Amino acid sequence: MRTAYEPVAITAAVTGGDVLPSQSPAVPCGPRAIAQAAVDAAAAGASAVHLHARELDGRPTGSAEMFSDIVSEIRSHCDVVINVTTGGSVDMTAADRLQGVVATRPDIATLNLGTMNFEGFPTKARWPEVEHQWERDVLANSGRVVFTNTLAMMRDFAATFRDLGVCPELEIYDMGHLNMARFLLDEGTLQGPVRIQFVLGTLGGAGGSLADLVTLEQAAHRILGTDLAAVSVAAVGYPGQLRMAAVAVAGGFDIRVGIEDNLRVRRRQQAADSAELVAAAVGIAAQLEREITTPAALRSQLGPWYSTRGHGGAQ
Ligand code: KMH
Ligand code: ZN
Repeated sequence: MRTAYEPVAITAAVTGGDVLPSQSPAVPCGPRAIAQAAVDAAAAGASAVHLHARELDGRPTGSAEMFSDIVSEIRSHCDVVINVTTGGSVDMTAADRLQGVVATRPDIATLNLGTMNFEGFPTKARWPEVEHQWERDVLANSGRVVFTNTLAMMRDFAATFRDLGVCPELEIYDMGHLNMARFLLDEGTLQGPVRIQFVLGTLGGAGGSLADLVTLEQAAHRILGTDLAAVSVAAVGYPGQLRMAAVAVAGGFDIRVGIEDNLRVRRRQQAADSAELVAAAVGIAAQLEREITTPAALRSQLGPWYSTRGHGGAQ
């Protein structure tokens, strides 16, 4: 049973695959910069780091070699919990999206529970000036973006997580994804209790308001019941990310902040890096008297598949 003073796990999402590097110099590109952003976020207080990979020109990649470089560099500096994406970017194949998890055997990996529209730049008025041709291609494709997550992909990804002893983090963008989680638990593809993360404020998923969070949280308890181990809250954009982080800390949830989903730390000020966003979240938690979950404590909470790793260590 969570108490009012339960520690809060803060995940730093340091680069992602959705924002365009031309939008901000704070978007780390290439293995060195991504690893450094993760190490800095951990030093700022993050319990876990959520990782994507990007080429030096910022193009998202599923490269197993790059994920291996990033994760081994982070592990050589700190013991932060490693959370690797299978979301990748919307134009990657399922195989591309899974190879980073296979290559690095992270503590946690994301599992996205539904195909959806996923529009980051829906109107030309919101298109940034961009440097790279691949960014122009992304903008030109706006209005036709589909983030594909078929049931077959979910079953395949989950089986790989189980075989590797990786804890799934179920990405919930909308109500239907909770029904999918229920189905996967009932058919045995997933084993409870599960960790879920609400991803709020995407155009194609639930909105980023307090009402959206309350609706999803009440539905999660109704649908998942005792199969629910932990709930994290991630919201995209500014001010949504930090405001929903404040609400989530107040409400006893875990949280995710970082450049992947939000480039600003103030209304008219871009964040220098994810560490700055983590520091803001740490300040909120301090004000509300919630300590930060340590990496060791978080690893002890990663549930049935992770415990097959024996001592529950990172390797
Ligand atoms: N950038 C988030 C909106 C994943 O990595 O699996 C989507 C995300 C999914 O974080
Ligand atoms: Zn991600």
